[in-house]
Amino acid sequence: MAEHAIEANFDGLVGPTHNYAGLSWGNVASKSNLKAVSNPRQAALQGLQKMKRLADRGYVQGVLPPHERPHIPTLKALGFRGTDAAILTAVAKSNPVVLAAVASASCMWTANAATVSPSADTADHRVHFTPANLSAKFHRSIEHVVTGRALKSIFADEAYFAHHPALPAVSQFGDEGAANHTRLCSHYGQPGVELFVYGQAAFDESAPAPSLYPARQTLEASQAIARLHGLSDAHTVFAQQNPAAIDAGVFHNDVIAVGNGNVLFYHEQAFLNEQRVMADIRSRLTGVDLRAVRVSESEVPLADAVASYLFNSQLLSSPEGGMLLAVPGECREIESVSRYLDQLVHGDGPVTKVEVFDVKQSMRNGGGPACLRLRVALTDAELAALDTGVLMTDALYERLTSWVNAHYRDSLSQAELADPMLLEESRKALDELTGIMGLGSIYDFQRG
Ligand code: SUG
Repeated sequence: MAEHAIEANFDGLVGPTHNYAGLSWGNVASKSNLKAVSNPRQAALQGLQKMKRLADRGYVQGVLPPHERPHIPTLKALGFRGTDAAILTAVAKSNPVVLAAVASASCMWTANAATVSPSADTADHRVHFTPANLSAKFHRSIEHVVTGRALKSIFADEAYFAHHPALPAVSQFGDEGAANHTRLCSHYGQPGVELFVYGQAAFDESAPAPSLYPARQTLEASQAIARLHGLSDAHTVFAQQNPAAIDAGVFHNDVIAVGNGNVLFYHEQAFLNEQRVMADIRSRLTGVDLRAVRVSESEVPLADAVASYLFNSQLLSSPEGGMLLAVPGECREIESVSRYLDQLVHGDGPVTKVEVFDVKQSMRNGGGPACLRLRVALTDAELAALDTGVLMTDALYERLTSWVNAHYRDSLSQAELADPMLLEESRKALDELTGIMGLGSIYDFQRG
């Protein structure tokens, strides 16, 4: 008899240096908002409101902390020397893009924080975590160290949780975490099928690959994670993303597909070999039949799916039955998508409710509702083993909202990233935050 389990969603709290630096080639929104002035306070509040609304609906909602930015240890590793202020001035002068990279608040997109396998699937029946190396982009490749510390601090009990280091940080093992990983199951506590979607097989030069934009996730990385997590063939499907979709701006699978329970909601152009993927899932899924909600090109053109982030919605089981699709506001601004959503809830399909969430500040960098969250399916005992203050409550929401209002700037331009005061403000804020969330010293500046 499987244990009762729930799905917790851990959202990344947007950091004080949230900015638009155009760092992600292949991510259309990031490139098109290059050098726009950002609003860090509004961004963080939008994220907190999303968390609060979902917590109010009865979902278990967690928070993952932002990282220390600009990251001075990375600049020191690149040879910059002197006081923090001198280092910031020097890097701003010699290479402002490097400064923007080490100042990015990109760890907010926690769908890229790690891959998580629930205990029902793993050989040792513990929940396994592997932080993503994010080696495709310099600004993201520096996230996994602090991500690993935060996850270890939150999921500390080794009787229940196992932590692996990130994979080797080279493109052949490029790993983007849960954004390319979906789990299908009958109930969260039952063994499921973990669908790993990769962009390219790195060690096979003749394998299909995108021609314009990079494939950030490799087959070899996904296979390594499945091995590390102790997943058998009965629990895994490896599927190649359609290279044409990557070239159309689908830089992660969660921009074109989302799964929950026995439902897979996806665009017809998501996979290179759609029929094989569906057959592989169907042959492994136990206790329930797969419900594939396939969206055709004629219903929603791929370009509209990318512009609206329809598939970067959160698909959540409603306590009263049925499923809620939590969509970004942009879905109501694009006609084909809005029309599709209206008919989706009127049929007899699994999605029974659509709700709009405003995460515009994050969307301008290519991060929708689903990018902002890391899913962790937990049994009742595993949930009870968490003893830090990271689960959303009315009190935590009030506390974090006042914390943001006290510490965050209203607006931030690229030129301001070199301001030593910004670094000081951020460290002060984060030092306070680790106290609020009970995380211990996870940041380099706290470790001396
Ligand atoms: O890695 N954007 C992120 C967006 C990540 C979205 N995550 C998921 N799809 N799960 C990225 O491309 C842009 C930063 C900038 O340009 O300033 C950025 O990193």
